[in-house]
Amino acid sequence: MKYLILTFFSALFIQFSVAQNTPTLVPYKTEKKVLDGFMDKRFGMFIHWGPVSLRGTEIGWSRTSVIPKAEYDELYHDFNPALFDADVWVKTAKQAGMKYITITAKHHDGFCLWPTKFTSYNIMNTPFKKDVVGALAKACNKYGIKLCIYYTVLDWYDTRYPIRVSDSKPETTGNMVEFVQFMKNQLNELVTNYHPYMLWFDGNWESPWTKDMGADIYNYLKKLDKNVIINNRLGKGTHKVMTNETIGDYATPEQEVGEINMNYPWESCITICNQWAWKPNDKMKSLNECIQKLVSTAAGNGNLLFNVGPMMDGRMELRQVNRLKQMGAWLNNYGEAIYGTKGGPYRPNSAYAATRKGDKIYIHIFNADHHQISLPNIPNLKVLSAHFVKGANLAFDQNSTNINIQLPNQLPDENCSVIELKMNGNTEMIPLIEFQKK
Ligand code: H79
Repeated sequence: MKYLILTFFSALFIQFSVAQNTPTLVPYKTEKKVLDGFMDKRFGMFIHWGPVSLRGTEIGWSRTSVIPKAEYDELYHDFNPALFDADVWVKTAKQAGMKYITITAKHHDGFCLWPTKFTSYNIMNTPFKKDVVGALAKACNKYGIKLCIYYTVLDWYDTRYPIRVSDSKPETTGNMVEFVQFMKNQLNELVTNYHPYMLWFDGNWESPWTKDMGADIYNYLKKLDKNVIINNRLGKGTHKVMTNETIGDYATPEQEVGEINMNYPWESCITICNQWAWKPNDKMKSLNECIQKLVSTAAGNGNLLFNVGPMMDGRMELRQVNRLKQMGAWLNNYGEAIYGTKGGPYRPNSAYAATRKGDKIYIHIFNADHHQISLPNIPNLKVLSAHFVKGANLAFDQNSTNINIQLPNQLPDENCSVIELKMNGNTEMIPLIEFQKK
């Protein structure tokens, strides 16, 4: 009993001293097991959408640079995506093998896709008048997909935020104290109404935003929901990796596959075409490129958040939906080598990539112009068997320097074939190894 009382008081003291002395310290951190669950998902859908789809120009960025500001800010009066069906979007994500969806509830242009009480610049004041975030939350729940919410910290529309367009100087009429309170009010709505699995912040590079504001928001959110996952764009500095300036749970390389990293979680966000928001006839990535992005990300121990920009009528482009279904078909065959795996032990390159789970190593082949793969040997572990996932056994031999696997003339999958190597022990702690040059 004496010991219990002592523990209670020392715990109280630690909490108190943290709160008193280090205002920017984040006392709550998302638990590792929650983040591990997130990283097991490996593949999610990013959706960039808003009234700007009426023009087909870039969300946020085209305001002023392409479309005059006054005109951009009036587009919402004509936003009426009559064919929007949250079930169709969520089913498309599911068919693609995606496990979560991240919707731009508010992008840099300040428009809100949910019926917020804190600004009239929202979906209820369009002719459409339907809660897009709410409809997605409901559909995600129905189909077992996690809903995540993108909310940028900059807002070129709201006058409390001091900057009006990307490179302008802060105006003295702005008020960041009021703006941060407005953010908290909106985030409170989003968290309590829709219970997002994760929040995706952005726009933290502009000068009005500080690391302390990020820490304040992080703590605020963690008190609302200790399990909500938060990306690393709440602090300052680079997004690509985690640094001392970072506030948040995981790194967010943008439009590139992140470097292999076994130390902390990360997610690459990459567009299926070039633009984040819908653009007519935007150049779309080939199936081969799409699969390679997904596999290289998983092989680097990261997630892929793959972006689609739906059209002004509420539908996603058919050619993009078909591409996503092709990715889903590939995952139907090879998903065991992606979901719930770790990257490595070989560092991915343009020809090969590797993932691992328990006593298995999966070798993903993008490009093999020899009839044999020669991998550097893994000391202290023996290869027990080799076969294509969902396919034939393969002849192999292992010596002190190499594991050699014989390949047939034709590989089973034209985009990426996968070999399963069963080892005589756990593979997850093997340190990183370079593939040999082909
Ligand atoms: O929401 C997506 C982007 O709008 C947002 N982050 C992702 C997730 C983002 N905000 N800023 N940036 C990305 C970096 C800015 C890149 C730019 Fe450009 C280069 C802005 C102006 C030149 C991209 C390319 C936009 C216009 C041209």
